[in-house]
Amino acid sequence: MKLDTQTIHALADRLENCQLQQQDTTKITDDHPDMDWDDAYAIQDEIRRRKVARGLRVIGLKSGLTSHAKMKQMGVNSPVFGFMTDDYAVPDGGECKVSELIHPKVEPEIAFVTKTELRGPGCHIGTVLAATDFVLPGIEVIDSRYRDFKFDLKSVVADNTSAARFVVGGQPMNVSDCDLRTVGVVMEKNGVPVAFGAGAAVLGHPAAAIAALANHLGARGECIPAGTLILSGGITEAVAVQAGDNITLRVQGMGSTSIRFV
Ligand code: 0L1
Ligand code: MG
Repeated sequence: MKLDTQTIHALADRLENCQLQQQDTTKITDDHPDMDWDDAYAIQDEIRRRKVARGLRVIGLKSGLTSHAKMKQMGVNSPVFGFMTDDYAVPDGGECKVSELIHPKVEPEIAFVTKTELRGPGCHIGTVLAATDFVLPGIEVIDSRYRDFKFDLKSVVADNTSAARFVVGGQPMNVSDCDLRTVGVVMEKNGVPVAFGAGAAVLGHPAAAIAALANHLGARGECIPAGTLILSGGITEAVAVQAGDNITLRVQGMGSTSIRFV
């Protein structure tokens, strides 16, 4: 690690305050160009520790930047991993207050729920499918704390991969009843289809994004416990939203989930 504990805490404070006060900031690598991956995840861990200390519960994990569309949109080339706390969850069809966010965007995703523990290294699509209870449609609301969504990978990891809100719903499906590579998704904004794709856009198979997360956690001596909800990553580019927008995600064979921005 390149940063000392005091600096890690100060950067966690800066990023979480941006989230809580709906203010943007410049990317932290501008001030700390030498910070490394361990520093970036240590800042994310400190943000997580603060939220848990305030009584929030970690209720899900996420893989991000898992599609070529997203990597191209953001000018980066590898996945990143983050967490969601209970205040990020929006009920299916529920409201998301734009005043609590900076510049939200939505991503169509496949959400996984595990039935057994996943522990890397060595996790692959097969181990993930064997450990999956069901999959269902999920919309992630991302809200980078960085001005104009301008960041590099280490900065976005420290910022908990822009996690802000999410909704899941529709018809849960057993992974043996579908081919997640060819499953089609359509995301509608105010009734107009704005994004289309298939599961294979996520690392060739959405389960590969879950395996990557398990292997990342395994390298840190952690695992994905049974019963964990995981967002596998945006299938298309993210779409900007504002108050008044209604977003619906339809996933082939899994029904739909929706969220209203107010
Ligand atoms: O979930 C995601 O793919 C987002 C990762 C962070 C990058 C961004 O803010 O778009
Ligand atoms: Mg995402």
